[in-house]
Amino acid sequence: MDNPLFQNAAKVLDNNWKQGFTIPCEGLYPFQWNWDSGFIALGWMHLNLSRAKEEIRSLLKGQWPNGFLPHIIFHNPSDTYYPGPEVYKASLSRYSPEILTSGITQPPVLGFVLEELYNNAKNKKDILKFLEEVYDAVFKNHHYFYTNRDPQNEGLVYICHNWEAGTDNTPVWDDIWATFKVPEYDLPRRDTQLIDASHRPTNKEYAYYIHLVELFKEWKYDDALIAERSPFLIQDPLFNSMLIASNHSLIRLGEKMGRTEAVVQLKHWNERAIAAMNNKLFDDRLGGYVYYDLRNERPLRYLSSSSFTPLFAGIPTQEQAEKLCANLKNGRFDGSQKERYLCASFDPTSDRYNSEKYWRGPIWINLNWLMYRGLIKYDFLDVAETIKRDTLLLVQKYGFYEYFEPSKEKNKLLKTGYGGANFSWSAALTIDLLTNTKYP
Ligand code: 2M8
Repeated sequence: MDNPLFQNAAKVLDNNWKQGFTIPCEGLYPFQWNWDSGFIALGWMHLNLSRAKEEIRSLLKGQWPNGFLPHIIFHNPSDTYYPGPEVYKASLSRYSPEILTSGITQPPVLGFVLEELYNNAKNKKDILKFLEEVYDAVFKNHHYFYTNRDPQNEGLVYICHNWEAGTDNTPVWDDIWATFKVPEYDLPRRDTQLIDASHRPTNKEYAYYIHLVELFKEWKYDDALIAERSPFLIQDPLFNSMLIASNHSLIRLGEKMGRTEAVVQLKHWNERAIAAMNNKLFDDRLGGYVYYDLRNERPLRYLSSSSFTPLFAGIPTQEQAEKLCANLKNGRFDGSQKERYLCASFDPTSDRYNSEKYWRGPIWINLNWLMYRGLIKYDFLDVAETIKRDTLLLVQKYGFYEYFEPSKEKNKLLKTGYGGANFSWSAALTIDLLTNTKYP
């Protein structure tokens, strides 16, 4: 493709490619990250399918024998990131593999990524060979979730750390941190030396994050102990939507591959999961899905970009979907005068909103991509088009930053996006938006 935006995105991925996997961002994130790799593979699939496959193989090298898939795989040493493998000490778990990994996970995107690879492949025989190689590992990961992270057998899985959410410092957690008492930690942070500290989480927040890791180490990463004692135990609509979408994909792929037993199991998980999402996590008054604090048995009634991701997994009824959409069309997120680009990562009408601070407000390209696809699924083509247009406008204007300012007014004065530059999933998903002809 001749388009310079496409060419620049391809260059970002190429520069971030490190012998078998792609780092999210030079310096800031120098290892392989779990859900980043899924989105990154969607960029590689248009450029170089072998790299997309290798990306996934490298990620699965970090899988634990019980099916758990860690959020960071430390293939290579680096001193530009904290906390590294010496903090996680994953070897304390009886399941940890030879390779160095973290001890927490991230949203399970691999299932639907595999289906995207299948749908885009010209040579179906070749891609099916690859799917034969990795299908069972991804299924085993889903099995891990439903057997270890659903203590009340509701069909919804929990996350036990904010870094598992991917939306690290969303204001939703403020209510959880308020229940925490933590010791003083030495925090040799590197992120705040690399980029503007006002765009990153505070040290106070980092102490909560590290405290949870210290607790898990004390409990040797034992899932039963974590379920019983972790002060952070959340049912997350984004995380569960990724799992449900991936279940759907594994069902469709499994049917092609003759995986009868797996398909029956996946259908059973999804039936319960979808019902639980709609009965428990949909907030009718807000018109969106919210998080549930399982430890303190209370819903956390805030809207964020995660609230809309169930569209991607086909979870809402048409009526619920319309309520979601109302927040995006002259609603809380874009504004009555359409004064904001879509889509802020947290409710812009909340006093907890901060348009510059990481997951407390800025626009993220992966969430936009998920919403774009979800809106198309429900035939909200005009809002889908707005999201696509806003996404491409921002990366075109500033380059492939990690996150972006939603306010149109503030954008008139800005010269850059926020966070790390040359960020891999921003580049990869731009490539998909520009290339994938199956979507308008
Ligand atoms: C951010 O999270 C990491 C911890 O995993 C960090 O701040 O150090 C998040 O944006 C997360 O969603 C993302 O996967 C990761 C790497 O891009 O960075």
